[in-house]
Amino acid sequence: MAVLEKLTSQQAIDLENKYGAHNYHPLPVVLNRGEGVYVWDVEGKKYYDFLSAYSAVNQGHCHPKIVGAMMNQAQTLTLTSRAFYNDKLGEYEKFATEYFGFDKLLPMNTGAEAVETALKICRKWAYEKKGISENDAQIIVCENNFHGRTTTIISFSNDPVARKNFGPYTAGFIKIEYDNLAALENALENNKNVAGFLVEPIQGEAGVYVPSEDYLAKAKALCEKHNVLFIADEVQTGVARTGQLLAVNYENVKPDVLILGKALSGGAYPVSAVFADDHIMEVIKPGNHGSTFGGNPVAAAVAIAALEVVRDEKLAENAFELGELFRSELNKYIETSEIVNLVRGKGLLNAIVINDSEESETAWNICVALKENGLLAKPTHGNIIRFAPPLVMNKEQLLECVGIITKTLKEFE
Ligand code: IF1
Repeated sequence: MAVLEKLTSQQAIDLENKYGAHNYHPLPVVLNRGEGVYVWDVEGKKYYDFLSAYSAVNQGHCHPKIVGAMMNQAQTLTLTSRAFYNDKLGEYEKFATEYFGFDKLLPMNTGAEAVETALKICRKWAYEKKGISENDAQIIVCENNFHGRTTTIISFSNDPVARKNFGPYTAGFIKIEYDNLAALENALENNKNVAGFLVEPIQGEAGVYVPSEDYLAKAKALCEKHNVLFIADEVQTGVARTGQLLAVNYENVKPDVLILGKALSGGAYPVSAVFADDHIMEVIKPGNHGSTFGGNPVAAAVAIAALEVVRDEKLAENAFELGELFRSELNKYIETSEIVNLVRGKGLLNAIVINDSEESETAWNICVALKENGLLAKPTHGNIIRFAPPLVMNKEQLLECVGIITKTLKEFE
């Protein structure tokens, strides 16, 4: 079969099953086009995208400004490596550090790479600035975290599927309960070698857990008191997703280290970055860290365009307003629902908790039914369904989606 002839969905699925590692269990839909809040499958059926590639496509699929910047740069200079300078990286670094309010950024590609970068910066800072003896640094993380899938990152995961049979694990991490300030204070007071606290402002994969009102501010204050770096992983919550440019902005918290990815490129290209001020970032010297593609000219051009779209189209404000509307509309339904316990989230990062066990297939079956009804979403853990549409959605589209969601849920009542 000529690879380029048009595939049916089943043919595409069969090819992936035969030739690709089975490291995912996708919903049975094969997409071949995206535009704004919509995606289409190979049979031409149109869907609302309510996952946004896990908050990477905040600016909407194939945003013309972002694609234009990518195409323009791709026809000019794609990659130089960091062996040489290029004329885009410095411009991007200036733009993005001023945009988020930090002295410097270290450019990488994926979220996990950026998390690993932040861990290395934190450890080096601990040895060279805080005076912790080498190899004794400890970093506090939260139960039910999700920060990526590298060996070090899964070393501090408590998800058996992510961990089992990938040992031996990286040492140097202390796990505490999320949204528990006493646990954080206890860990800080009883471990003299703590270098940093790595936290998601909202735990996305764990099921869109929004912490208590002042958790982030008080956690940051505890870190300051103990001279420990507060490291915010905003790979999923950042870039306007929660109704603020950064989720930490709800509590006016400036992290010591900020990790971004995903929507930093609008989903057009792998772009991630770690932001910090000079007194922290200066521990990194030539040869300490990097990657072939980190900070390449296409990434730089795409990221500038992606951030301009967020600013110019007021996506954070839109996410805030539509998020309020989404939760209020769903709560009206939930009042009389037997199948949905609650809806929670901030901005357009939301989730519903299905009234069934974690092991049940109900959430999955609801997502299959949503697909039949023209809306794509996927369960996170077991009985929780995440809803995260592109932030360019308008009120009419959102209300139509609320209609699809409630109509579908009623099929399971
Ligand atoms: C997949 C989950 C979400 C992240 C946070 C770092 C990373 C992620 C807070 C790593 C990535 C992605 C990974 C993606 C699915 C998605 C995900 F289900 F895996 F857990 F969003 F919740 N920090 N999250 O959410 O970034 O290396 O992937 O660029 O693995 O399928 P990455």
